[in-house]
Order: sequence, then structure tokens, then C-alpha cells
Amino acid sequence: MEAAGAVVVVTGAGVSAESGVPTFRGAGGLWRSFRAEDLATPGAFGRDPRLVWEWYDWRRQGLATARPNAAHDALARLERAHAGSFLLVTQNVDGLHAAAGSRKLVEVHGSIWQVRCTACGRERYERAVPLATLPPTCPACGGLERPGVVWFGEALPAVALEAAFGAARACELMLVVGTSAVVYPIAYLPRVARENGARVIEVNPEETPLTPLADESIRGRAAEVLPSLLGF
Ligand code: BV8
Ligand code: ZN
Repeated sequence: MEAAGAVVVVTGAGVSAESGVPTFRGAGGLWRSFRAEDLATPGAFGRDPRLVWEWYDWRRQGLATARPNAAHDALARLERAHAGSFLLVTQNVDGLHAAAGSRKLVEVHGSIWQVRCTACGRERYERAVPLATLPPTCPACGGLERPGVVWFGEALPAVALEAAFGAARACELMLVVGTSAVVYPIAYLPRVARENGARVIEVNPEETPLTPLADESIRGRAAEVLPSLLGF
């Protein structure tokens, strides 16, 4: 896959599937056993912060032993090898792209390893699993802390969002890997790229709403397809 111009990669939970991280909506996915509306919303957290934290702490424990797979590694290599501008936009909150060495990276739905105080706003990076107390409290003010992720109905971080849409408007090639393409506003990115003349390639074992729009949709698993597609 040769592209001299700007490249943007958009990833979802499917990129981490081969690291043993359950996806959200697929078979065996997280949403099968939990309803997003019951847990990944400010209302759910307001009603029962301990229940929401039990779910996130359970996910953090599952992620603690997860390692980047060949898909993460291939994307980190692409960033280093690509002469033109490059940006990796991930919806994943698991931190595996950074662990693989990706640096030109925006985590548009935040990070499961960040916790943020609901009282003073202090953010900290907390890798301890299980968490010492549920729900965790702020070391600075004792306030209730929340997971540093974006919940349904919450705005995405403005800086990350502007970087993602700015790069989508300017890119020559967009690679969309392992996302069901149903969560907005990130699901708009491939349309924005295409409207600005970019070539859009999808990698997913299943069809998605993006499939009919993509210039090419490769049916396959990311850890299998990306190393050969990217030549690494
Ligand atoms: C916003 C939390 C506005 C973090 C997540 C009604 C009320 C309120 C909002 C809405 C509404 N209707 C619509 C909306 C907008 C809403 C939305 O899009 N809803 C959808 C479901 C209809 N969006 C929002 O609420 C966003 N915010 O709009 O705010 C606003 C503006 C200004 C001011 C105030 C408000 C917030 C969106 C973020 C929500 N947070 N999670 C967490 O707990 O992790 S969403 C959740 O889905 C994850 O974050 C994940 O990132 C995201 C996307 O899922 P995917 O990554 O695509 O994963 P999925 O399992 O779905 O798919 C996996 C894919 O991989 C599959 O296609 C599978 O085939 C493939 N695959 C499997 N194995 C492999 C593979 N691919 C490759 N290789 C493999 N081996
Ligand atoms: Zn605080």
C-alpha cells in the first residue's frame, strides 16, 4: 500500500480482538452481557458509581495482561515508515496502540487507565488492578473519581476531535480497521475523507455500514491483513 500523501488510520475494538480484548458489539462482545445504556453513561454513573466502576475495574483487570498484537505493531511501523503526514485515530480506550509504539495518536474516547476527579477535575494515570477502593477517590481532594473515558451523550475531547476531523479532511488515504462504524461522531470520519477526495480502505471480517462507501473493503482479521497490506 503506497501513499505519498497524508494517511489517517481509524481503529476500533476489532484491532484489539487478537490481543484477547472483547469487542463491544460482536459475538461474545461486552455489550452482549452488559447494556451500554446501563453502564457507559453519566446517568448510570450518577445513579450507581460503584456498579459502573465494578464494570470498568473488571475490564481493566482483563486488559492488564493484554499485549499489542501484529496489527498494533504494523500500524506503529507504518507511522515511522510513512514520509507524509500520519495520524492514528483510535476509539479504543485500552492503551495498546501506545504500548506498540504509536505516537501520532489521538484516543478520541479517552483512556480506561485515566481516572478524573468529578470534584476538582484532577486527572491521574492509574494502572493498579484491581483498584484499591471502588469507587476511587481523589488523592488531592477526596472527591469521587470517574473513568477517563467518553460516555454516551458526552462530548469528545475537543482537541482530539479537531485533530481527527482536520486530518480526515486533508488526507489522501484513510484506513478504517476493526470498527462497526456505528458510533458517532467518529463514524463520520470516512465520509469526510471521501468527500475530500481520499481513498478509503476498510479492514473487517464482517460488513459494516461503511462497507458500501469504501473504495475497498478487505474481509479479514486485522492482525492477519495489516502486516501484509502494509508490507511489514
Ligand atoms: C456524542 C465508552 C454529543 C468508553 C463508548 C442518543 C442519545 C445520546 C447520544 C446519541 C444518541 N443517538 C446517537 C447518539 C450519538 C452517540 C452514538 O453514536 N450512539 C450510537 C450507538 C448510535 N454518540 C455519543 O453519544 C458520543 N457523544 O455524540 O456527544 C454531544 C456533543 C456536544 C456536547 C454534548 C454531547 C460519544 C460516543 C462514545 C461513547 N463511548 N464507550 C468505554 O466504555 O469504552 S462507545 C464504544 O463503542 C467504545 O468506546 C468503542 O470505541 C465504540 C465503537 O465501537 P467499536 O470500536 O466499533 O467496537 P465494536 O465492538 O462495535 O465493533 C468491533 C468491530 O471489529 C466489528 O465490526 C467486528 O466485525 C470487528 N472485528 C472483530 N474482530 C476483528 C475485527 N476487525 C478486525 N480484526 C479482527 N480480528
Ligand atoms: Zn479532586
